[in-house]
Amino acid sequence: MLFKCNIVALFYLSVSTVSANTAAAADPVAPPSIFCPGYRVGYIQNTTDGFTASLKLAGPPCNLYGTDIADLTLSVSFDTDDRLHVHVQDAAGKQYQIPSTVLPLDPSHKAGKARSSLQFDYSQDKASGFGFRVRRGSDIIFDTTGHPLVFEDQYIEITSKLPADANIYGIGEAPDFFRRDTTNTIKTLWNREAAGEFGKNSYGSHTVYLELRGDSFHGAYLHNSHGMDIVLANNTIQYRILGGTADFYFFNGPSALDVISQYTELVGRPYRVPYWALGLHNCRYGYTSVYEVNDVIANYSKANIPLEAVWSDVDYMDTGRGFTFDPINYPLSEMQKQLEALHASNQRRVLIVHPAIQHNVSYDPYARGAANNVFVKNPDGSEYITQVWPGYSVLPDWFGANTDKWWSGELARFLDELSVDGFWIDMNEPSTFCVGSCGSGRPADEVPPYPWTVDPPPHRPVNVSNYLLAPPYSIHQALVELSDSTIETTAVNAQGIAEFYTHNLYGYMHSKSTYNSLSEYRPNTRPFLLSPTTFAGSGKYVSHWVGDNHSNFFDLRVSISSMLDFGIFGIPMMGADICGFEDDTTEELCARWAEVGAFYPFARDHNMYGAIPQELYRWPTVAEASRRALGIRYSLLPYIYTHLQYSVEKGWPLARALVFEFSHVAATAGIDTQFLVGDALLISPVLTEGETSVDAFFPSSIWYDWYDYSVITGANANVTLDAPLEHVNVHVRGGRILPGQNPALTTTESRKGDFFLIVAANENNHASGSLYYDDGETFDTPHRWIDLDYSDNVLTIKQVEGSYTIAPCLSKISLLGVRDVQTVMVNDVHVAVTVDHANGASIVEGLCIDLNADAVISFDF
Ligand SMILES: *[C@@H]1O[C@H](CO)[C@@H](O)[C@H](O)[C@H]1NC(C)=O
Ligand SMILES: *[C@@H]1O[C@H](CO)[C@@H](O)[C@H](O)[C@H]1NC(C)=O
Ligand SMILES: *[C@@H]1O[C@H](CO)[C@@H](O)[C@H](O)[C@H]1NC(C)=O
Ligand SMILES: *[C@@H]1O[C@H](CO)[C@@H](O)[C@H](O)[C@H]1NC(C)=O
Ligand SMILES: *[C@@H]1O[C@H](CO)[C@@H](O)[C@H](O)[C@H]1NC(C)=O
Ligand SMILES: *[C@@H]1O[C@H](CO)[C@@H](O)[C@H](O)[C@H]1NC(C)=O
Ligand SMILES: CC(=O)N[C@H]1CO[C@H](CO)[C@@H](O)[C@@H]1O
Repeated sequence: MLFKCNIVALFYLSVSTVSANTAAAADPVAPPSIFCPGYRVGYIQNTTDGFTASLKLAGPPCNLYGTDIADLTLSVSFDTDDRLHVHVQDAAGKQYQIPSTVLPLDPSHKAGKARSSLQFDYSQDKASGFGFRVRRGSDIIFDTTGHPLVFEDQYIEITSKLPADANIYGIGEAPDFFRRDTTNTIKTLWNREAAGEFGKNSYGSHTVYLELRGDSFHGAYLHNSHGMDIVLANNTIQYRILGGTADFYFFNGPSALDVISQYTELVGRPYRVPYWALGLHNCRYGYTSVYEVNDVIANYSKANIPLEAVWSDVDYMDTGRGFTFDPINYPLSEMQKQLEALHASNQRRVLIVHPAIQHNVSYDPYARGAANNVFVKNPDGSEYITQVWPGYSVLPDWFGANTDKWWSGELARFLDELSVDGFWIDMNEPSTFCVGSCGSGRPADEVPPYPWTVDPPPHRPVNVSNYLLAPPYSIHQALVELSDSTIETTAVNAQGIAEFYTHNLYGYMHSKSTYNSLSEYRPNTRPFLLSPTTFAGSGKYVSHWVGDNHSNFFDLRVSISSMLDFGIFGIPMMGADICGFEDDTTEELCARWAEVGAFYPFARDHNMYGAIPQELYRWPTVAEASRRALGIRYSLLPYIYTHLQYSVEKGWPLARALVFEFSHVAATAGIDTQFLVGDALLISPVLTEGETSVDAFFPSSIWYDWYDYSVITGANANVTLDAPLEHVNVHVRGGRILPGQNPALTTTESRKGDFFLIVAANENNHASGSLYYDDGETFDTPHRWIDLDYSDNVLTIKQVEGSYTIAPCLSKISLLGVRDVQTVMVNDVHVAVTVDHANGASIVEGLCIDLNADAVISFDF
């Protein structure tokens, strides 16, 4: 991810062709002040799981930002017990909708009105016409009444009331605080390669949100790929969409995890990552050669810092072209040697690839693609030319009949040469350096100089009469025109559909195609992919990171909310570049970032070209902070992996906001400077320069310090914790059991370590947990689910399902909050153990319990 854009301070201009609307244009937050007539309800027809109704424009069209559509269809279906589908579409069916072949949604229609936890009603009044409400019991969770529905060919506006000071989470991607400011927030959904502005649209588009009312959550998702603004202001949520239909799904919750589960049931659950993806990844832009990368690998090892996966940015390519190797600095033979060495030491290799293909008849991927007609076109049918690292380039059209096959062929050829373990599929917004088309009909051997050094040309005027380029309503995107930095919105795909409609789907389709290609190439090996650009459902195929952020404490802080956002979006494997990407890091920042990054689901150190080196071994304090924090991560891999399995099966996020677990504690609603890994591990990092203590919030529960087992009795208040530079505060929640393994420097070696359990008793001397395990690599692997329960001084290990054989035995049980254990019986037989007593904990060692069978372990005093 590299694009440095020079367009920094271009202010949003409210471009409105409706002159009567100047009041609204002056205040971007105010709803349009023009009178729109709304709709009235006509013919109603019951269906098996709901009903449909016709809607007719209730007065003269307002043509606010387009042409009012006179005839609409409302369909309401009670899909599942906890999911309600409300769809308002044009009766003629002409508006663009996301094809179900591209993004299939869960087809369930199994509930019906009688069983639904959500209710629907509608009303119409003279002033605003038709409006609807979604209720959960007496609670109205979505309410459009009183605000006219505006439904035009190029603009849809739909507004729902929110309570004062509502608790809203989600809607992005945009760097922001986790709890959205509902007094003045505009979230713009228009995928953009972004290295910048707080709150502005960036790489991905996700309309889903969660709202907390009282201590219950509910959620809503709008299924629409158009550019849009979602405005939170004035006690409303207002959708201003550049077209399509108003296709809403509502989720009952009532917990945050329930909403996310219901949402990911609809759009698809996260993919099952290989176990190795949980290790530490290292990358930078600017490693000069394969030999330097070899030194990095060796230096991690010398410093005893775990390094699982070695990444390369564009440096390895021959003149920036995909599927090639720089013959001087990264020759294939040396890359192959390096890969063999890495694999021999159980380490992995990941390389960047871009969708853009150099426009060069002598370059085989282009020649084969052109022969198969797989590239995006101009409206006149010629190839659309963009410009990225290798100069003039073309872009795969994922709607093309042959594109997936061609792409998997290119990947397969490349993997035949170098069998890397995963790909970073970058710049799939898609990103380009030209402003608009670089010019059609370019000869296919005219290639601008490499490396690309020219800044993007200044913004140029667009044809404002072409709504694809300049729609009447201007979304509040960070750049000026929709087409800035990306492929022009007039470019067309194989089905003749303009990029305007499908732009936000590009990265999703690229991800899907790449995932499927890898699954074909290695049929029983789980792919690992990282993508900047995401859409609803991308979690099925890719992991994600915050993108090109900066090496400063504020970006470190905001990385936590971004990670929590992506838990909602169904993309749990998420992190930020450890130590920061752009600019020089500092020793202190890098140490603090390593302490947070060790608990990101996806933990990668990545650095910008020209910035000072920041591998985790570069400073003694950073190395020590990394060894300690990553030591915790690696020892808890079984716990983390179990929670990732909950993501795969139920959609639950791995990194969780406190409010997800303690929704009854009002003070947790805005906390985004601490987070939980799974449901049991609380991370309270230092996020401020110069601090050596941290004020951390402890919800009412017993909490045990990870390092010395000392107890904090949470009182729904802050506690000031010591946090010297190399120390990150980690607490275990009372009432939970965490499975772990004695760690090593790779995940493969760590899987050989003895198991241990941390039994953190709650105030009733009870705790529970689970363990999921499998081979971590294949799809059709046997697995094993184990339930763990501790009450009244007895620990029960119960097999739930599966036949995977866990080889190492359980050798250690740490009973936190359980004093003075002296003897232990395993299945009624006394066993010799050693017991350490520290801070009210009993640490029992010397066991060897088979985890493949039920067991009862009792502790005596
Ligand atoms: C907020 O809503 C009220 C009541 O609907 C309305 O009168 C007012 O104009 C709105 N303010 C803005 C900024 O939209
Ligand atoms: C549709 O179903 C509702 C009950 O859900 C009933 O009250 C209504 O009469 C039905 N309408 C028609 C036209 O069958
Ligand atoms: C690796 O460590 C050696 C010895 O400390 C040092 O000279 C070298 O610069 C390091 N190289 C890299 C790429 O970290
Ligand atoms: C076009 O591709 C060929 C084959 O890879 C390569 O030799 C040539 O340098 C490329 N042209 C340019 C201008 O990069
Ligand atoms: C501007 O766009 C309109 C609508 O697509 C088109 O009719 C017109 O020819 C375009 N003008 C130019 C100068 O391209
Ligand atoms: C806890 O401390 C944080 C950080 O200093 C502060 O922002 C927050 O308001 C405090 N919370 C409470 C409940 O005192
Ligand atoms: C891409 C991204 O997340 N950028 C954010 C990095 O953090 C800064 C805060 O310093 C935000 O302003 C950016 O938006």
